[in-house]
Amino acid sequence: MNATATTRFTTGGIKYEREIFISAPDQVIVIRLRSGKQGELNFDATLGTLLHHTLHSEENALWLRGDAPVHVDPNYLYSENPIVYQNEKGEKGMRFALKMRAQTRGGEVDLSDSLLSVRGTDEAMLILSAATSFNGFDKDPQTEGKDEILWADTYDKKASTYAYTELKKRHVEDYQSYFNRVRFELEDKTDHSDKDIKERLFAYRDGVHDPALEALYYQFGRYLLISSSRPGGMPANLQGIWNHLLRAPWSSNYTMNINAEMNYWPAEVCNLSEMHTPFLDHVQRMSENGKQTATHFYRTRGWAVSHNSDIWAQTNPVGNRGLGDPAWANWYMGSPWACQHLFEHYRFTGDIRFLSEKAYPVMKEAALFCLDWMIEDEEGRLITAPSTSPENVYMAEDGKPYSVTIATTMDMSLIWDLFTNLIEASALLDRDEEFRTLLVEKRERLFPLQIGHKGNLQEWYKDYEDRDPHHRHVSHLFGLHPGRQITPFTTPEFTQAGKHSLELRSDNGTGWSLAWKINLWARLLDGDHAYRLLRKLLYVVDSQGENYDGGGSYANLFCAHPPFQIDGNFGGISGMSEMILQSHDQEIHLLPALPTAWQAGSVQGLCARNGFEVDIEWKENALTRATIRSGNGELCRLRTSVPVQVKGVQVNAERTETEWGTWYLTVFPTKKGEVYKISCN
Ligand code: FUC
Repeated sequence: MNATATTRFTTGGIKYEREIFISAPDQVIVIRLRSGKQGELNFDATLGTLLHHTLHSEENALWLRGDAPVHVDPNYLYSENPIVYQNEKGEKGMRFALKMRAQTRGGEVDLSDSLLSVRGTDEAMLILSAATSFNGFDKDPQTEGKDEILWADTYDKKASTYAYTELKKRHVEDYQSYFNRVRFELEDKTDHSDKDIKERLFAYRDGVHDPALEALYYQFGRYLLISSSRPGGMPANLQGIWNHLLRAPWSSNYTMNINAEMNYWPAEVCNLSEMHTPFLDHVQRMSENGKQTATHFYRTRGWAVSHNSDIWAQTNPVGNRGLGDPAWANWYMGSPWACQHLFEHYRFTGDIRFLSEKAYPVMKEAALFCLDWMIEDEEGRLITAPSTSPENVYMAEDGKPYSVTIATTMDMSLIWDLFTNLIEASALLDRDEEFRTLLVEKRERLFPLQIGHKGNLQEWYKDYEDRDPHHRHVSHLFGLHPGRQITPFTTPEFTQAGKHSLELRSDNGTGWSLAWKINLWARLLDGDHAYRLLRKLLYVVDSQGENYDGGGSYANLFCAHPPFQIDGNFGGISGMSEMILQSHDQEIHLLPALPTAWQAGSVQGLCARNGFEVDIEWKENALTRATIRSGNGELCRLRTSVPVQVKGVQVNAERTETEWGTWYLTVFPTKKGEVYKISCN
């Protein structure tokens, strides 16, 4: 994979080729066009956008410049005037500039104010550079903005010092430095090379076995994250960076009750830790704005973020100007969820400085919000009130539907997660002992998990029925995934209850909902069930409309909620990783949920918590070999379904019979930088 798109065609007996890439190191789009015959490359190029803009030429380049709207109403709102370029106060939105320049081998380049024309050559390179006046979440992009023209020009001038081959080399080297860290191969005895992806997807939908397509989907997801989430930039939004609409679905926002977090589930395990950092930085920004939200809306210490955030790090409650349904509008538990990402980044990398300087203070402030927000119920247990379970509705004693209650399972699990992470963090940093003791005491008093009359993990404070038993959100299962409060080895009863809940929710769902369920079934160590949902996620849908029951994929492999949301792509490959490798429970679990359909295969370069990098090989559905590279010299606790040996190391092994099958735990110390070869008897 080199993140380059090439198109070849023949017309009038002449062969043409177009090659395009977008370079992160040089911040330009590069297009090379070639004709098989000298003098036969002739074309006109222009620039366009749906936004208000003007075109003009200057020196040797065509420029597009404009202002983004200052306000756009969400697509789900009816509005007379949804797109506002200048408000009553005369304020305008962000400025942008795009420059296009051609370099040719001979021939002529002509420029008018709207067209760049190339005539009579056989090779041309177009360089496009762009910039906006965005200058950070706390600056007005009009009055305090960056000089977008200068930036676009600077990128272009720098790129112009390189020939096409050099630009491409710099792009490919940069891209592959991330992409090539992981290999993911599933044995596939069929040769699919005569079919394109679309044909394969339709065949897959008809039930054809195509593990190579699944492996491709995995790597495609990694490509999407590398391409949409670069250090120093904004996190991938609801459409990643691939939105073509002025009123994008849900405003291309960061929806904090699942979607924004799901985008980052695969980042660490897929060996793309750097790509996690834009989100971690965003958490930092939200923690700044979120202090105002906590103070003024909730009268608490700490910081809070509600249902939605955006490029301005919005944290305040949303709600369609007072008309929003509390089922989604009255959720304010984004800060504990966002903070999970800070601690997970530490757990994978072991970066203690990050934990100390960046993560801990933000996590602590989120905990202060939770501590102040909770009250006691009649039995002295700590509860949240009011409380919702994102977007779900229950049927109360009076037979009517409600969404607001107290102490939903998700609220309590999010708080459990944050407190547990903070307790660990403060011990690791040897800091804040008193506060740690307080958190331990408060965690004990949290309203506990409950098992309902159907054997399900209860979603609500009381054992209510859901209005829609198949609701797409599975918020009450947060403790099973992405949390670690519920695991088969530590809390088997709640794990069983979680499984019942998942069965009751059914195997249907929107794109991201299917993706979440893949992760959950993997955590339940049921590879075949996870795989069944993966097949659904790859089920190619034709519809462009909204659909709350059946998501899948489009023919270009983008996830279909529908409409397009990228969260399902990222959640999907997180789930595939969870099927192959888990490490949330202080163990490196190899092949915890390997489906029968993946008979043989191998992965290389996946990351496990505590700084480990893992290669795994399997045949006939069983582990054959593995390699563990220890980045931080931590103790290795290896969970496998077969007994293993570690070359040259004395190990401590233990066999456990569980209701989830027979598992072996092999424990051995490691040294920083050492590689350990694992073999099976
Ligand atoms: C939540 C979900 C919707 C959609 C939106 C972006 O509100 O319930 O299904 O994904 O976010």
